[in-house]
Amino acid sequence: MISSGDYAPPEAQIDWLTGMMRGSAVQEATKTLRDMARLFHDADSLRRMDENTVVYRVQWTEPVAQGTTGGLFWGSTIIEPGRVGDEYFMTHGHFHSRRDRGEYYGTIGGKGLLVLMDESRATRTDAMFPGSLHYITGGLAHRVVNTGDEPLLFGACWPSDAGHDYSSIKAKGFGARVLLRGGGPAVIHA
Ligand code: M6P
Ligand code: ZN
Repeated sequence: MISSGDYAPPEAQIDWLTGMMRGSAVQEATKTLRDMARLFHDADSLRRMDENTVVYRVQWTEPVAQGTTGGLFWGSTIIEPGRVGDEYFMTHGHFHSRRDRGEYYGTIGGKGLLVLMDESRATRTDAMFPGSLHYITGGLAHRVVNTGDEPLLFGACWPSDAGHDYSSIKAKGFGARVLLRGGGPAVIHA
């Protein structure tokens, strides 16, 4: 029920120019190279890097409990520019635990590739650039790769009962990697 009363600032706010969120309801997680150890293919290059290097940061708000039917979560993600050897910095990537739950990604700044993979491991990519809007169909694993020289920033909206399933990605990765080839990014299928 909506009750009238004094104006109260929202518990979460977003700066639409930078994507950054703030407010008492905002949670935050930072992923470093240490957290992502086996996701990059070049283990030798990884060993030579500082494991405290930040790869990406996520801010999000969960206005209802995880698992609630019909609710929505919002998150902002910033992926730093960089590479491990020839492989561009990226998110872990995940399927939704409930495979019929979709998600929106919208790019705020920077450029990159959205990598999408179905259960048969067929993989394709969509270009991400400021203003690009991506509807991710349920059943597709999704990962974002920063192929630019600046941070890649995107907003995301997903159902509160979607859940994250990282297990198969951790074990087998995606069906393609985004690697530096001939001075620019190339999608290399496994
Ligand atoms: C987006 C959403 C989040 C996700 C985050 C980072 O903000 O999809 O649910 O956690 O990106 O992606 P990942 O968890 O795959 O590293
Ligand atoms: Zn998702």
